Amino acid sequence: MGLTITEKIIKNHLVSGEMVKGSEIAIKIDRTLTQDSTGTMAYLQFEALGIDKVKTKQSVAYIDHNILQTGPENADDHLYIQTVAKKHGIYFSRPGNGICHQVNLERFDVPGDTLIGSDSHTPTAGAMGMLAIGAGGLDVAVAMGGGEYYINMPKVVKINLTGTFNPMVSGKDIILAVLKKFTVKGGVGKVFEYVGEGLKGISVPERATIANMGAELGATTSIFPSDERTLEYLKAQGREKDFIELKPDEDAVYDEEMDINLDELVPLAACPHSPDNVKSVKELKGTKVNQVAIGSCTNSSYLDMMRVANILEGNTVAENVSLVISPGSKQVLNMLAENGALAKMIAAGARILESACGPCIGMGQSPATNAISLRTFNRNFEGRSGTKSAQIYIVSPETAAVAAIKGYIEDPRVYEADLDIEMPKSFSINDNLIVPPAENGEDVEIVRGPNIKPFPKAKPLCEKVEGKVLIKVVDNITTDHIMPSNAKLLPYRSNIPHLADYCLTPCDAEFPKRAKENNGGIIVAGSNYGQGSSREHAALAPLYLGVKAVLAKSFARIHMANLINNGILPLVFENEADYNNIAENDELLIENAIDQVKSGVVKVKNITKNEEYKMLLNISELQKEILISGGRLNNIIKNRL
Ligand code: MIC
Ligand code: SF4
Repeated sequence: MGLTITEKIIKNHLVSGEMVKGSEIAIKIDRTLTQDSTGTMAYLQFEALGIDKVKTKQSVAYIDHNILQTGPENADDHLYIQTVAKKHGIYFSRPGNGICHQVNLERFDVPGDTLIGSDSHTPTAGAMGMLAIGAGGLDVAVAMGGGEYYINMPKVVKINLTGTFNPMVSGKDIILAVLKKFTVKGGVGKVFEYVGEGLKGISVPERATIANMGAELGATTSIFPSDERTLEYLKAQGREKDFIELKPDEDAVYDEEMDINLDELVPLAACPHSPDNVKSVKELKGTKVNQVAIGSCTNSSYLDMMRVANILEGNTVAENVSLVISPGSKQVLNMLAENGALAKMIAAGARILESACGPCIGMGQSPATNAISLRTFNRNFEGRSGTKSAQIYIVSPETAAVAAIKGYIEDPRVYEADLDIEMPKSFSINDNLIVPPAENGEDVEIVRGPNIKPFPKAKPLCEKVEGKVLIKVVDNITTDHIMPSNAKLLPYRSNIPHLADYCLTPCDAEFPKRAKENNGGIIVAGSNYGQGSSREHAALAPLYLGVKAVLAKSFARIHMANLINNGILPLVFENEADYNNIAENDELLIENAIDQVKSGVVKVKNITKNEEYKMLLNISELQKEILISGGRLNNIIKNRL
């Protein structure tokens, strides 16, 4: 039986386990990336492992999220990351060099290799034919130390592309079509593999938009073949030597399939407040817009920016619109400056931002109260922009740029602009903002600012786990709910005691107080709990507040791994109807917890209601051991002794 691209890479990297769908496998990780908002914690954890030098082929630390320096905290953390990277063999991408996923694509991604990153959009590298997976900081720390990475052997979904794009239709519209069909939880346990004739017309940066937003499906990752377009891109980046051809076998077997005919694809938009709430742009025509934001790791490539510049050329941004543009990398921004495209944007009235995440993570540019904001980003969760009442629509750069000029949503296909942009034969290459690690790390002193506080560590599992239901939440709770992130909170990513006071506050402002008053307790949740980012802080803050277990209908992949790594029990209702019977403040009790965890079935007594719920713990033997030891770090240390 033939293999898919996914299976070929896994086969080449398999350390343990069998390639049986759904069962746990361990894979060797070639490369890692971190960014600054998760990186500080990841490097503190790496230091706790006591390893001198990273054991990967290459690890890169980026500064791209925490770039507003409204106090010393962010700059202090940057300095910590810079020095810890230099000491331990990690390349350091300085602030100003760009968004991690865009820069990694340009300068570091290699077809056929594996990558994990402490950011949920690490799968962007799937555009290069890599198996690239988002993970919690501790998993990345362990991979840097040479440890394997554990996933469940994924199912593989074939997305078959035929035809060619019509003008003003692009990669974003493909992934929005996939999201419309599969929804934000439809990708769990799956890899989305893009194949077909249609790929010939889709360049690597356009593929990156699609692979990037596969994260919103809850997927393990997304991947493209490494083909003539990959070679073209690598050549233009001066990295031809990194090319290998990679495609599925003719007789590869897929678990599910979806066909997309690009000839028929139309501009799409994800409406508030979920990336799968997809409608055609035509249906939204006439909606007045207050802000347009173009950039993020999803749509900030040279090609995206050139299209935007050409649409804006000779026009003025509508009076009712604030247009902000953040090119994805120094390379992109430099090229726009050199060829005059930047001048077109500035002349039209765009506000040019630093090459970084910026408004995508609420680092500035929060829209006005009740504003409508069109963004080329990937997530439109309520409140993520920093303005709870804002309505965020996720669209392509073409749709965004046309709306910026018109002042309202318009089908971009009615607009004429020269979009016939050639991929450059060679990009402007200058890696002067990438600092290589020291030859001899021993001499490097690590600088630690006063904002870096010790991170909470879980305790070994007790026989009796008991506590009150501290909060009961609905389906699709995001990590933005669990551990909100914005310009005010992001500077405290290395200070869990401070962050904990905001844990789950978008759902209930009293949660942290209640958790503290009760010495911790238990969270009850609906399905897809913890969707969205990879931030481990969504497990660390509850751990700090004494949360011992989360009872949910289902979990998002990365968040579940983060809970296990931090010794919090992620229990799944066998009978979803039991969710309805539990109320806030009910007293819950798990007896013989260690044996029950080992068995994979955990009975939870509701003392208040005199009921019992059967909860499932469908996890590997290693994960059970991790829970019993009180988290992954404790488990590693225990096994070394
Ligand atoms: C995001 O897009 O939500 C982030 C900010 O990039 C996160 C990482 C973080 O919370 O630091 C992610 O996607 O993992
Ligand atoms: Fe940065 Fe936004 Fe991409 Fe997250 S989704 S890495 S915040 S640009």
